[in-house]
Amino acid sequence: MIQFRNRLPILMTVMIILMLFAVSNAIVHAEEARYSFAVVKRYPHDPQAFTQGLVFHDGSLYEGTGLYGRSSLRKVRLEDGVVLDQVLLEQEYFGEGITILGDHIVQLTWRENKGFVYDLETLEKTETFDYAGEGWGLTTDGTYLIMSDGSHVLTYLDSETFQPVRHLEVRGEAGPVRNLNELEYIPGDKGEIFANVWFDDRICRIDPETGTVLGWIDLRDLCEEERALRGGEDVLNGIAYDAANDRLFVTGKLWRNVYEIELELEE
Ligand SMILES: [Ca+2]
Repeated sequence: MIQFRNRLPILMTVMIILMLFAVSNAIVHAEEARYSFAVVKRYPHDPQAFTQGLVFHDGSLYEGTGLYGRSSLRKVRLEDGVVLDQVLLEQEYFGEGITILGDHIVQLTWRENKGFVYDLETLEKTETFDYAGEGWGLTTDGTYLIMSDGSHVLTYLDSETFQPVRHLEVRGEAGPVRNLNELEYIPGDKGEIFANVWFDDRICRIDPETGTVLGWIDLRDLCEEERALRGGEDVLNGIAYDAANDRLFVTGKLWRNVYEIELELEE
């Protein structure tokens, strides 16, 4: 009996731990919302642009493109896809994600560990910085730069020093979401991060506080439309948000169109 009495607190502790684990598991695995979409409008997109970064700012699209010898940073007129201004990267750089913070555009490179800062108005390069690991997507919550590197972890960088200050693991019902690619921070009460996932026809919606997957936007029909137009490695990659007019734009590598879409929650 004495032994049993002594074990009772241990059993209760084990039960409490198991209950807490179940509760935390339920929070992590809260149901993911599913979204379909409707196309509001199609805009022409340069089919030679290997899109790696997409941002909408003050009436224009800004696009970062990749591939060695073809990488660029460009300002594009949405309506007809005309390139209004552009900077070509040197041959040794493979351009990746871009974002706009304050009066500057920031661009990553894939395996060169170099980031570039440009003046927003003139596209003149004003600064070069170093970072560890691969550069894939880039966005900002208005304070920090948020980058992806092809893993399931997003890294927050200080926007002045470009040093990492936080790592956010992205997890959903199916576990870690790897191959996180182009990013777009969508402002709101809590804010959300929209992420392309390499070779996935869906956009992942992420809670920036916890890294939990909030939902998935299924863009398979758009991807199939583009694949029928061309074929090849023209994967979905490129999300831009016009906060002033609440417009969402998506495109892909070498796609023929930029699509303005509206989301529809599936029951
Ligand atoms: Ca983006």
